[in-house]
Amino acid sequence: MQHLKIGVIGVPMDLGQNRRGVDMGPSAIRYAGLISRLEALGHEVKDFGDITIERRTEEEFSPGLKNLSQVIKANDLLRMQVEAIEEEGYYPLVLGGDHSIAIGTLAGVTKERKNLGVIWYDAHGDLNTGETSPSGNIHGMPLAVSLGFGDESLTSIGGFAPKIKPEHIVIIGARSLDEGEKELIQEKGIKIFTMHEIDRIGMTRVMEEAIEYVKKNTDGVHLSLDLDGLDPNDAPGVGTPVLGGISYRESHLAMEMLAEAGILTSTEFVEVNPILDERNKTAEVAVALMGSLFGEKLL
Ligand code: 6HN
Ligand code: MN
Ligand code: MN
Ligand code: MN
Repeated sequence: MQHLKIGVIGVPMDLGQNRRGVDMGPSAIRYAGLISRLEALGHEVKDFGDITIERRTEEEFSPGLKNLSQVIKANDLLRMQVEAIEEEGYYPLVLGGDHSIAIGTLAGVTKERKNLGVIWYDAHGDLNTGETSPSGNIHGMPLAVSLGFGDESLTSIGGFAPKIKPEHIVIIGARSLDEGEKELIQEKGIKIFTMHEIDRIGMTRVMEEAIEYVKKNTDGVHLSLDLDGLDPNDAPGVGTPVLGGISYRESHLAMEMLAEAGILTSTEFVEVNPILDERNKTAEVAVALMGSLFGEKLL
């Protein structure tokens, strides 16, 4: 793999869901050795630090969309940081934080890429809107928002919508979808490899097909990796675990195949919650996977 200039940005965000602690994700990932691991691979790494996130104010409650104004503010800040990182010539590597931050990441990286491919590695579809969400948690909505569905205050972040097109995205690892999400997937013909396909055809073929798919007619590819895409035995430190997930080994294979393909232009790892974790295991898994993603090989 060629040497990259990687710009790391942390987003200590927990306002997109109910469980505390996921705001410590960026610290846990850095503590697990991310920066030195990437530098050891020959990359030039610049740590841009963390975005400032407002603390939770218990007063605010917009029905259907929890902590809406704070989520908007945080994502607009992240969007600007991601744009600045790219302008400086760095590859954005975003550390969450809950998955609502994908709204800001995608708004930033699509400023210059109007046909971005997206790989959504997740137990969930994150395709809810305020109307379909069973929880009101915005971390269950970022893929819908980026496709232009949902509250205008979210879809319009960055001044344009939609950010991405349904035919440019692929979901990998899904095993928990709400009714409205299923309808949207079917209506828009969104490409999805659920756990059924992973079991049935294996991760090798899933990744071969996914890579071919997101390469087509796109001008860059973003990886949005939610640690709950992995099985909770391998990644226990997540807020919304779902049994029967992608294994640690399959995930390494997926990252290695992405490294070989050389198609990614930005990446985010989200939902690491050290409070729910077993001795920082999930952050360590995240860093090991980022090692593979950025070119680590045994020999
Ligand atoms: N995530 N579908 C559920 C909801 O509340 O909308 C769970 C979402 C989980 C989101 O893990 O990023
Ligand atoms: Mn070198
Ligand atoms: Mn998830
Ligand atoms: Mn998610």
